[in-house]
Amino acid sequence: MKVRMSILVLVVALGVSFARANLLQNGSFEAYAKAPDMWTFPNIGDLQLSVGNTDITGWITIRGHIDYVENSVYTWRAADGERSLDLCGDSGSGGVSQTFATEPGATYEVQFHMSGNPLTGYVGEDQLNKTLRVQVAGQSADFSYDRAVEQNSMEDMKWKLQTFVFVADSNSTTLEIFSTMDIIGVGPVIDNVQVFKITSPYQYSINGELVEQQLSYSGQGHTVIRLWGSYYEMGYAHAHLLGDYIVDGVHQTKAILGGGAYDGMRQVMAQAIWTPSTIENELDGMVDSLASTHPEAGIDKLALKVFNTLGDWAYACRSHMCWGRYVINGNSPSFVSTCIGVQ
Ligand SMILES: [Ca+2]
Repeated sequence: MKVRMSILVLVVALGVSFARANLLQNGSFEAYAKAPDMWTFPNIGDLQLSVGNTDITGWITIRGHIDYVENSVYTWRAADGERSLDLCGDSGSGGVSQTFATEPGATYEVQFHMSGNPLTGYVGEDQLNKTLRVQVAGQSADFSYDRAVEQNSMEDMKWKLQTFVFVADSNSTTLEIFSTMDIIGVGPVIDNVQVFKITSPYQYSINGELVEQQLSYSGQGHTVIRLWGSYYEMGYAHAHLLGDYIVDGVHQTKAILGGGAYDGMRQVMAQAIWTPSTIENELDGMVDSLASTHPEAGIDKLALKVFNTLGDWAYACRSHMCWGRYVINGNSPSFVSTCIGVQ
């Protein structure tokens, strides 16, 4: 627990700007061909993009109309950056597609954030269960987001991370994400679409999920994940869900400390005894997970321990606190990490 949460806090503290190995172009839909003052609703949204439209850099509108929406007082907050898509436009239901390079026979994972348009006054607004389909390389999966359950709002969209694994059958693959609803204007909302090549068959068999993520385009904000299973499995899932952040955080730790200090801290960590001992199991899971997804990073347990404690040294802060709806019975426990020379 200590290791897991302090890494999250460190990510927030450093304002990490990370580079994901996303095979898609403009997966967060931030790049757009038309200036905001030229949109149907200037600086709010460019609505009713029709089939064949290519204004969203890298993407093509398919099957029907969609709405391009920017954060504003009249609209919701994107999962990543400032812009997201409603796959039910004001004239019907559509989607987006993008073609990217793949290796025939290789396995890939699609990740995206999904929510539901919370605006009212549209035909079909009583259809609270928002549905869409991901279709790629002849394989498909249906996803839903039930607003009656999630109770999301423009201020808190309660984005859900969705994933889908497929095997490529060509050196060029087209991903399609489209609404399966027959309503207008208040459909499934998506953002932050990513495709990763999977290098381990275990990478997607994980005991965890990303509950909520609110990050600015520069990477500042917060992330909440839920983990279950053994300590090893939780560590494995943690590093699967946040591997890019962890790798970037370790790299930044090395850069901040410099070579000599970093090596010295590794020696300190090698002699420190961490308690409880289950932390070692978590770290083992994280190391194995990162070796699977980020083999080039070469991250071992000592690297994670140095990264984990840097926040305490650099900011003299508690490793983490939990509050609000993420805490059982409304308690507000806090956990202090004093990692150097742990008893
Ligand atoms: Ca976005």
